[in-house]
Amino acid sequence: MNYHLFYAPGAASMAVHWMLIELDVPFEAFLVDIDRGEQRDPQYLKLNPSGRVPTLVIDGVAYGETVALMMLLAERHPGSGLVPDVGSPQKAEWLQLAIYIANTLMPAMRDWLYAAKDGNPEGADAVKALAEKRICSVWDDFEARLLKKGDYLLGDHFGMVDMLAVMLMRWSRNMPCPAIDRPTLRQYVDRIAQRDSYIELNTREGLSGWPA
Ligand SMILES: N[C@@H](CCC(=O)N[C@@H](CS)C(=O)NCC(=O)O)C(=O)O
Repeated sequence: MNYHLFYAPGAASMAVHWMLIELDVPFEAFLVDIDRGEQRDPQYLKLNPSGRVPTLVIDGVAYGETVALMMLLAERHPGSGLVPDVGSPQKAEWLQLAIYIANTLMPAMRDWLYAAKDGNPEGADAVKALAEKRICSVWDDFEARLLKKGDYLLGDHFGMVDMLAVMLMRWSRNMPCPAIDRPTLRQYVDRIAQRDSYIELNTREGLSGWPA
């Protein structure tokens, strides 16, 4: 098995990078400088026609979409404990939560961060206002879930959905409703930020300062 991850520090690739570190599998990471537009380089577009990160090349074949990549990695490395086992009572809940993050939170984040670039800059404020509302309501959901479930989004065990959630909470740090302004979410992030894998990920991606 051979993994090549194309990533940009702190971007959507972060959760896939984190998962590879958690799985402790060999992989090579290749930086895509999105500030310099390297995601639109013709060579990169051959791997990822949408011109986005992440791309994960598995045994020579390129795939995209963060949540799909994490699900695929979980399937390729069974027994990791990062997703519920097939047939376990938590499996349906995990699927629902992963798709909720992919369908609701990630597009709202994209809208907030890229409103002026993806759409008409004149309408960007309205797009951002709606996105912000959606993002804040996900923080409400996560807060309620953690109060009910315990330390992690699915209960006692850290896993794939927590890596996704923490990455996206990090993105909200300069938004009007930063996730970790909420004490329950702050404690959740602080707990996870102590993991060796999170520290290693930040070192490899050259990130610091969050959660401060
Ligand atoms: N739905 C995609 C979204 C990926 C995405 O939006 N990536 C951003 C970085 S967070 C990107 O590549 N931005 C560069 C650009 O759009 O030019 C996924 O989950 O992989």
